[in-house]
Amino acid sequence: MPAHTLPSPVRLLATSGPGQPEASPELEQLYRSFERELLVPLWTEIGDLMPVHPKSKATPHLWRWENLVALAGRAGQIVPVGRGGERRALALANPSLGGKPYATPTLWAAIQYLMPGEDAPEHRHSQHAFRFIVEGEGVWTVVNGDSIRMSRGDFLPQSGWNWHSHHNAASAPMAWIDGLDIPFSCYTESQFFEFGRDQVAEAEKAKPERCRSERLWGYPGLRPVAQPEQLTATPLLAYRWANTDRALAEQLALEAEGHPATLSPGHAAVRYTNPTNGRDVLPTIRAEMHRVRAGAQTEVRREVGSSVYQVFDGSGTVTVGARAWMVARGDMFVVPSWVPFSARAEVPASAAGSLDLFRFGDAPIFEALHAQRVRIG
Ligand code: GTQ
Ligand code: FE2
Repeated sequence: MPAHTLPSPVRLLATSGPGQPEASPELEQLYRSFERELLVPLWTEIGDLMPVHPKSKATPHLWRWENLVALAGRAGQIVPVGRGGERRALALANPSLGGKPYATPTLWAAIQYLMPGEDAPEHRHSQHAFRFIVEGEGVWTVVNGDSIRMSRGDFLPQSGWNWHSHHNAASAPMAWIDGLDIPFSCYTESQFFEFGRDQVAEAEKAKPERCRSERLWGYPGLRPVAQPEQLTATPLLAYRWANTDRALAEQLALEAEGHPATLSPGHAAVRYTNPTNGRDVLPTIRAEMHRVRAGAQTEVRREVGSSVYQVFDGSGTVTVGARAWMVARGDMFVVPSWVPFSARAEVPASAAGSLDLFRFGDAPIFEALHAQRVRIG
């Protein structure tokens, strides 16, 4: 009996092809001795280890919002939220990632749900996170004592190791989506986690229209002189829909007036940035909002790294590799690394509409490592 056996996918098989040795009893014997010594030759593996471009294990996949909300709502009736389980969150599990709760190899995407009056308990973790709200209102998230209103279209980044809890102050349930770098921190074995107080002080359950961070940092082009010059994580904790909407509308208006403003004709886009340095809001996650004018189409684009999209408004068709879906508000889908992506906005029967797509991805990781590549067309 060999001291060790390689797991079956790694069992060495004689293969034919360029650069491969002829099958023979000697080769068979050599391969069995490699296995006993836990050695794997490069020549049998090189195609998988070093492909000519990324070949993601993840597959394009779409989740319909109506199904997500319906199931989260049923969980709301049956599953309590509290210390231990921490959150009533349902993660999108990419069908090609072995049943793990990973939307892509690096990104967690989940729908979270709170019933009226419910609290999700305070904790903190090294993983970076954000919330994005496609519908509803009434939940406040408390980050380091700052109580932040969550309403449709708002983007709330929450960098690692900050205390946070959520509180539904409304009389209706509310759903939103979370994005985190949980899979990335699992692969890199770099996670830390700590429970906070079981009950957040009533004073911290205030329901201000505007949180402290946006009162301090929420004015474009203006920074509070008393605050630190450079912060790796954004000090602005709420990016409000009114600003995002206006920024996108103005890009399309400027384009119509003949000024360069958009990514390509009819395709406006903004990126959420850290006001202290103009860089991505989180060290591992990039977040953007895209608007495709009715009847327009984005360029076909592929990028190193993966993204998750949620349709914010409008309807249209998205094409991800060999898949194409008609999408509507709330639908979520995955674009794996180096898989071509494009979107086309439907021409609505009445009123000028457009397709708004919220996107988050792991590009900052690859940019930091100088491993980022983009190809258009
Ligand atoms: O709301 O704090 O979807 O810690 C996953 C982990 C949400 C949260 C998730 C989390 C949270
Ligand atoms: Fe959390």
